[in-house]
Amino acid sequence: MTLQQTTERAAAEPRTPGRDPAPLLPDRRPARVLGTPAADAVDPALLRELHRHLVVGRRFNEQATALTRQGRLAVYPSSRGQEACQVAAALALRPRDWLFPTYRDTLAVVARGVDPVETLTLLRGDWHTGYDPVEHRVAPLCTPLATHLPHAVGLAHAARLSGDDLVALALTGDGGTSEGDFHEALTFAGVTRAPVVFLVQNNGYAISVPLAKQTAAPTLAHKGVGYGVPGVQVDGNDVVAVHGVLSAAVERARSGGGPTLVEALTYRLDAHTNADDAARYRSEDEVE
Ligand SMILES: Cc1ncc(C[n+]2csc(CCOP(=O)(O)OP(=O)(O)O)c2C)c(N)n1
Ligand SMILES: [Mg+2]
Repeated sequence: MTLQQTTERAAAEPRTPGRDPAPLLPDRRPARVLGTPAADAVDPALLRELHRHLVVGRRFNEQATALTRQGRLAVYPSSRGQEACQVAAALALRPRDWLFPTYRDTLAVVARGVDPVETLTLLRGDWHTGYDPVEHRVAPLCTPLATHLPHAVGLAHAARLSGDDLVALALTGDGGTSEGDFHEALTFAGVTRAPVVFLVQNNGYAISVPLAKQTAAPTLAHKGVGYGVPGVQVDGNDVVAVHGVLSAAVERARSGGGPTLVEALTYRLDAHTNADDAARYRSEDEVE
């Protein structure tokens, strides 16, 4: 067979499922609730709950950063500015669901109900993760980028095979989406339609690398289409919108609708960690 014949045959017999990509693409604008008419319909009890966790979260970030200055904590990757994503992620889950956090997601773990002291054990330099992952259904805070994403997919897939309706919510950063493990996790999740939700907190930076040097993708939510996974963009500083988008994605996964990739647009107000000097790669004007 000539090369031309091979090409013609391949074109005549597409090997891909040929799914319509349009429903998988994110909307042109990130989802928002606060400041829109939709905000009037939000349950006041939910608003109070979200606000309570936001206030505790901001305080937690300040206190943990202070502990590093006192030499009582080895390292702290502050999530100041990203509290809405963290709180919404924890509150979108039911008790039986699983959370897969990164090193920056201590607030999500605290909002899930883990003792704050236990949450900081690993960052204090201890050799174990501090809390019991099985008791809390929270995987260890994961420092290697994206290695926890295939774990989340595997757990979710296994649960579904055994008739359990739990959902896994896996958190990652913008930089994490460049990792091979992100690719493998999304591939496996898409093919198996595992009940897993990926939340990418796009805070603009992977340490000193800005998003523009990280990817040429139109948005990180667009990455989902290549895996057959719908992508959704949300204002990551709008706690009600993030909570709404994640809750819908979690319940869709629970009812057999498959995985979702959510990109939350947010900003890391503090340095990468207490060991980083962010002034070396971004201006005060930008932070302001
Ligand atoms: C596999 C791997 N490679 C490199 C690192 C070093 N590293 C730690 S954090 C980080 C940047 C991650 O950026 P992002 O995913 O955007 O998360 P953020 O820190 O902004 O929350 C890098 C490269 C690592 N932890 N793991
Ligand atoms: Mg980042």
